[in-house]
Amino acid sequence: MKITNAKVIVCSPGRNFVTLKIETDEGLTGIGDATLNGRELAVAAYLTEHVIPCLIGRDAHQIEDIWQYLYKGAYWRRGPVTMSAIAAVDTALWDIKGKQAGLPVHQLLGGRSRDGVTVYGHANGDDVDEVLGEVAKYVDLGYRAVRVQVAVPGIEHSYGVSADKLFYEPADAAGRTLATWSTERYLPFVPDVFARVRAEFGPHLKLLHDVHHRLTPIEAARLGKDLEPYRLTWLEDPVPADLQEGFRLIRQHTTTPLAVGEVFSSIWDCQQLIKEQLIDYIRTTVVHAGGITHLRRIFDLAALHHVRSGSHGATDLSPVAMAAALHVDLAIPNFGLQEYMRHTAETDAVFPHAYSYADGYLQPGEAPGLGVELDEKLAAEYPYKPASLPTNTLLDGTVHPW
Ligand code: CS2
Ligand code: MG
Repeated sequence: MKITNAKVIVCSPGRNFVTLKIETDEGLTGIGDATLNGRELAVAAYLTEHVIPCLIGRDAHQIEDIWQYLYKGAYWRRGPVTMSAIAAVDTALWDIKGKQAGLPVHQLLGGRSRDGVTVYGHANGDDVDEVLGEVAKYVDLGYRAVRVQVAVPGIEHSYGVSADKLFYEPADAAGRTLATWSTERYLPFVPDVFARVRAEFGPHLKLLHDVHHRLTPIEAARLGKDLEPYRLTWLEDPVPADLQEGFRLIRQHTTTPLAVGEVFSSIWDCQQLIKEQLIDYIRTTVVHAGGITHLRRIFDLAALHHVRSGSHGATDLSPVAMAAALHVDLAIPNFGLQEYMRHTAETDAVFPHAYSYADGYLQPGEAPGLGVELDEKLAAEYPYKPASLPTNTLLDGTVHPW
């Protein structure tokens, strides 16, 4: 089956998405997500200018060979732009293979290993009372796991706390907005939040918290210790992981489980974290870590070292990435949790999909391939809108040092 054409579709139904569509001489098509929040057009250009010309005429069935060709053939390896572009090709080829086989992608990955994909949502609030109400809404919807973020008193713009509920959109169309930060105000505040949430919801609800890479290892160790009585399922991105060995210091001090990886683009970004068992959940995604083929490789390494998956699933990952994630999540032995921030009605209309939510689980559905399509005509009604993520600064105006 030869690849005859491929094109990039950039659209903004609620937010920006970049989608690659691959066409074949047998009439089958496949799609892959290539969205990189705030840097969308870099990936679109990488695909259009450098990848698509190499794809035409290749055998769409050779997923692994095409992956190796794109990764090694460029000479310049890794990085979020490259790996998101490779991911889009890889995801689209799995979609085509599934459609040709007449099977959903999870069947090609070995079949279902569980009843459904347990998801978590984001409860945000300007204060603890508000967040208790938001957690209750998720519990009422059947969620078994909830991430809790509360605006830190004395900090004007807390990242990760949004007026949106069920969606989550940190990128700002106005351009260079700021988020502000004070470790001194944050560290004593968070344990009190979790004391209230745990007291209200009892011992069984899985609770998560995202630090968005703001602390040093010793500060993260203090936070992990202080949160131990509230038994979090994970503390996310406590520090940036450029320095993988930094996690050793956190690990020495706390039993609070650690999750990291939403910004990683390859197995090389997390191999030390995994092999030294410095983390408990690896949050790499289909779209930013080289597609289904490479994500599976990361999760297999993780399985050897008692690390579970916990893929990123914020609103800036398109329904194509979400569908692909669910097929992987359903099939792998070491699945942990899947983040699930919903999309706007406009996004869902542009990307009709077979996956569905019920009772705390997502199901990818049984449609052949990924089970998600792109309505190109409708997409054309939503042109790209420049938007970028906020820069985080300290209260004195310094760009956050980490
Ligand atoms: C966040 C993300 O979902 C999360 O865990 O850290 O929302 C992240 O900030 C955005 O996806 C950035 O694009
Ligand atoms: Mg996060």
